[in-house]
Amino acid sequence: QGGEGRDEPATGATPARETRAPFRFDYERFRRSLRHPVRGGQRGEDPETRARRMKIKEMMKFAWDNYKQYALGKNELRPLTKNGHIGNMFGGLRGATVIDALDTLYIMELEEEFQEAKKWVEKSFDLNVNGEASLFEVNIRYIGGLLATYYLTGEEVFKNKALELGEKLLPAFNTPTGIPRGVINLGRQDTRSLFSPCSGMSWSWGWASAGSSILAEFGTLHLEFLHLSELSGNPVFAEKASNSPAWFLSRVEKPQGLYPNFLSPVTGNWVQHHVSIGGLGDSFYEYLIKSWLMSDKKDSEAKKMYDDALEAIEKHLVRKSAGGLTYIAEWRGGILEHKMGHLACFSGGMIALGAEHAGEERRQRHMDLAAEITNTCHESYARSDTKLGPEAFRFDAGSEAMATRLSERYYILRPEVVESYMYLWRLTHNPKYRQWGWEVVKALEKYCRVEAGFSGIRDVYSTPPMHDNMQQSFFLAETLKYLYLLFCEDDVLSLDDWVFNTEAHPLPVNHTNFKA
Ligand code: DMJ
Repeated sequence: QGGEGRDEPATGATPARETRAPFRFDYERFRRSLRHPVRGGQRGEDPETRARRMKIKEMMKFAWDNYKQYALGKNELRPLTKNGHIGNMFGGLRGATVIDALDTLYIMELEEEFQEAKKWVEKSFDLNVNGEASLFEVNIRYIGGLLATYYLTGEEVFKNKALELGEKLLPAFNTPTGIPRGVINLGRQDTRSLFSPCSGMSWSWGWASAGSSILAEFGTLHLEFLHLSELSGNPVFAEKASNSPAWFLSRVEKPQGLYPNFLSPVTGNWVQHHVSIGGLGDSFYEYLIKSWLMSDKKDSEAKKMYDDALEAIEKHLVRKSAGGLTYIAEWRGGILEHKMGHLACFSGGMIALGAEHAGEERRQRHMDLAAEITNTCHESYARSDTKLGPEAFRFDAGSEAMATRLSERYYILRPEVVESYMYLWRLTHNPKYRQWGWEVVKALEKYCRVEAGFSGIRDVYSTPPMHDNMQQSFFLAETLKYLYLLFCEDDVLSLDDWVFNTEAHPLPVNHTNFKA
């Protein structure tokens, strides 16, 4: 045999040189695998539905045009002072509103505006930044928005930016348990200097007890990271998001089957027994059921974790008020706090989505629960003077679905209630959900629309409202997108083909493997 010195190996041996073709994601094949055209193909709706959808499209154009005019390149628009807001969540990244708006502009067929946003990404979106970013926020808004826009359009720039940014997030997983910390420095690791001493390093939020990581943060990476691996052919993203966070939790002991919101990334132990399906916990549960759906119903571990978690929630947190409203309470070391945050209102949609695929015995019960929670969230809107809902509402001291504290009366253009309307509409076709969505449109127009965009308000129980001077990027990513989809036919971003990440960016269900 004597192969030494030969250029080519003997047949069957490992090649001396790398001869494998570079990985290429087959976009055309992916598009052919979709069961419905992304922007839908069905027609025949009534004129009123169409007119309402067009109204929402006009609101999106108004929100975008004002952002573009006064704040392009900043993260958010300040619509009263007509300038931009940068904030401190994105570690020097800019253009959060551009990235969050891209797929909504595309779906609404706002072609010119989509091109404006794309041009900004091509020419001005700079990833060479150095600053402290929220791993969670960068993932759900930037990575989610870029991935979704790539899948919708096939334009390479969005994929490339998503992959580049994804790599910058990887050092956050370098902890003893593999559970990432909440804050990461986005600077390059090889450029440590006096000016950027922490590049690539991560740490926990100062406010999180005992250096803990937050359930809703480390548990809300899986959908995006799986797609980063799918598109790059590099398994590292999927491994980081699968081996550690949520899946690690399937083996950790849970009080009464509930998941507390704070966990040490060093020891893997719970740090505090606060459980909530709203803030700090919310999208962890959402990503369990959506991981299963996105895997084309193959990820049975995620499904089991979701089923078990929901069972514990039903048993220990779901309660009915004296007035007959169903709500999901919070839990502090065994004591119930009879409060629901606006954020928790996404759960109506999530539970409906899961119910669709639940066993015979649970299906109707979960569908009823989803409808009851969505009804309660609608009540929190209906009982306010502005017909918009407060940040949190309570069921104690004679209060029913209303904020009892001054600090909980604000509304910052959040999407969770209309998100649930959209899912409930798609899954039941009960016209009340479109009616309720239209009430929100009217309230947004009346109380949140100002001369140069849309603004949150400080007190939903007071008219005329005081504005907070902030047009949140998720208003364009989520609130307007869910409202628009509520008045679309079901085949626009069909639930057969897409799962929405927690910022409403659509990611495709993995019907097959698209390696070219
Ligand atoms: C969004 O950024 C996401 O929906 C997140 O999961 C929770 N909060 C906001 C909107 O309220």
